[in-house]
Amino acid sequence: ADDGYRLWLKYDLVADATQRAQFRAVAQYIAASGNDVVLKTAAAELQRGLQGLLGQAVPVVAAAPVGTQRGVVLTINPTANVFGSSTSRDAYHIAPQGRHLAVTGRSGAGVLYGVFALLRQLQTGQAIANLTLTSSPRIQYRLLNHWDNPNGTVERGYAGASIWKWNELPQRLDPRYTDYARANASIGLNGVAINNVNASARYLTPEYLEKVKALAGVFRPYGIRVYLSVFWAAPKVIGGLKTADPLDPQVQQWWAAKTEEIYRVIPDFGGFLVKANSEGEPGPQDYGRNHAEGANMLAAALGAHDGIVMWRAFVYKAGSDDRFKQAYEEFKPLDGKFAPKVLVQVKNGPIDFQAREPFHPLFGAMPRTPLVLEVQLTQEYLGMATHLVYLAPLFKECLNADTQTQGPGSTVARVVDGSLDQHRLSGIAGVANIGADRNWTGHPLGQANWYAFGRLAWDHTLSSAAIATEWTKMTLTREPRAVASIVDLMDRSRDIYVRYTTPLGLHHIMGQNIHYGPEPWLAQAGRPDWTAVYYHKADSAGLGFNRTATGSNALALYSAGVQQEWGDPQTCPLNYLLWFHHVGWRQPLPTGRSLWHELVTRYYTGADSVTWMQQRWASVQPAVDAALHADVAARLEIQRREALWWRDACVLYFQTYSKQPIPAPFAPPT
Ligand code: GCW
Repeated sequence: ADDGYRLWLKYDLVADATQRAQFRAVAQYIAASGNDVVLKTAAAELQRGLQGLLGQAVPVVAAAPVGTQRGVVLTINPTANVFGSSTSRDAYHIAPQGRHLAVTGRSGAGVLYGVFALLRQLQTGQAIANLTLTSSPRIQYRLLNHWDNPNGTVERGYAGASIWKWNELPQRLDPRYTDYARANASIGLNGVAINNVNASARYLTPEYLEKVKALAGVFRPYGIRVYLSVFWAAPKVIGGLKTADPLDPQVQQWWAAKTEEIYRVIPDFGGFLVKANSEGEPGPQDYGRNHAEGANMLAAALGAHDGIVMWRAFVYKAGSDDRFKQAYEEFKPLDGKFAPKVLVQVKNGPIDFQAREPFHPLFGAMPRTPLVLEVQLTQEYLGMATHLVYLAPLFKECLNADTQTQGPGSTVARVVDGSLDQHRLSGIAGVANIGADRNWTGHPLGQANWYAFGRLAWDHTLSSAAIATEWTKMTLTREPRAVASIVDLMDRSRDIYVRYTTPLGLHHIMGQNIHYGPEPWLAQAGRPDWTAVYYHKADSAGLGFNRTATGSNALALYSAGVQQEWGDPQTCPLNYLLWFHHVGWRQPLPTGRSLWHELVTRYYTGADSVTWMQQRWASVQPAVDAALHADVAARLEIQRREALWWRDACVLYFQTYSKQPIPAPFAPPT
């Protein structure tokens, strides 16, 4: 039975004998010379992959032997003229070279990425003999963010405890750390922030730095650097200072000395990730300073070291009429004030990882600051580890959104990859969905979200279906009809989830404490920093949050073109309608139905679609590992029941305002 541990890195014998023979002919040995540690990893991984896939020994040699044997030659060549226009160190080029197949990288990491691309070809059953492939990442810093705590819990983690075993480090290195690094490198990720942004100061103590060093040592051969989330008040908590004011010379000295200490222990340390003055975390505002003053102080502490600061823009507090606007209000005025090593990290949407959000208005609004896109792989608001929701369509929707800030084509993707404003630095971060569960992600298909994030971080132009196809073939089955069914199921799953939970632009109506299940009736939030009357704003007249000029006017944060389209309920896409408009219950929508009728239709058809998902999944049973199939089928049954829970809770609750019957054909029999 497949326990899911190997993820998509399955190197099982190629079943088709003809294909196997073809592969064998071109891969009789691997040639790799030199001492680059990442190149060595690449050779070892290729050997492991080929031996598994081809079922024969494939030696690693220093140089291609004379004769007629064909092999794969791995080379680092920073100055080769084969990488296209990209200047990335991670670029690779694969091409036939004489009787060999050459994998050339601008660095060891480039070779490693090329090797994984080659293995992917084999795993998905494509020919390699005449393979020619040039690739380089569009985004430079491609990170997972772990919200893992020192006590082994994971904030918003649904796949068990943290994979980091702090009590065993640095002496014992769980073999899982290596498999984790392999998985990340295979999809092109090159950094990990290993601890929660609600950070403990403990990670900065000498005791913990030794542990972090041990992890960095495991990741280094895979081209992955370690980053730390820092607790702003660390100078007070572990440094014995009276203040954490970024303009205080003692505080500055403390961070500079701490940073030096970190680089002595971890010479390739990646840098800092900071959540400050958000949800109760301390920050520079506690001392009357702004985010730029805080971030720049850390950038100064990094000095000449090759590290960066990722400063999060996820900020809001009590007292605002609309949380939607707060990050923009605090950060937009600081554009141009950040030091060159600082990137501002912005969630895809303005509220908080909802099932569907309009793109964050900061994208396009801070042209002088590199912005990191932060997405969430862990499904905090998307059914955790029981609902099947493939997230690439959500990521793509944000990346493809046109901010129009510099005319048409100013997409979020171009803001983030730096091409719109010619930034030197660019970054993307995914909040990990990984835990100590044997299969890493709880839901077996949650693995696809980790995979898709990495692939899009490398190349945001890939389609979500293409990524799902790759992943399915590598992970579940290569039977063509089953692949097509699974990909179709995956690609529709996010829209289905939106329909039975938050259709038409509803948002933040989930259970307040655990963020699971419906709770639209929560009129008074238990948290002062959550808008007191809940976000759907239902009343006898209608439904939805008026964010136009007659309401909170959050719409004004977008460029004129976006405002024009979204500001008119007639032209606003239905998917965003209730994000921006309070719409009358009887108001006709472009679908020909009234708001009420459309709302009910979406909840019912959305919930029905889960039955369709179950049928689809049942149809692929013969092509998929039995244990894995049963696991997903059982989770789909939970999903079906909970879709009904969402549907009934929301429809019946909103009906107390609309005071209209449930229309045919959805009305329950009387
Ligand atoms: O989504 C919210 C979560 C918090 C999280 C916060 C953040 C790490 O509910 O658990 O804290 O966002 O992104 O900072």
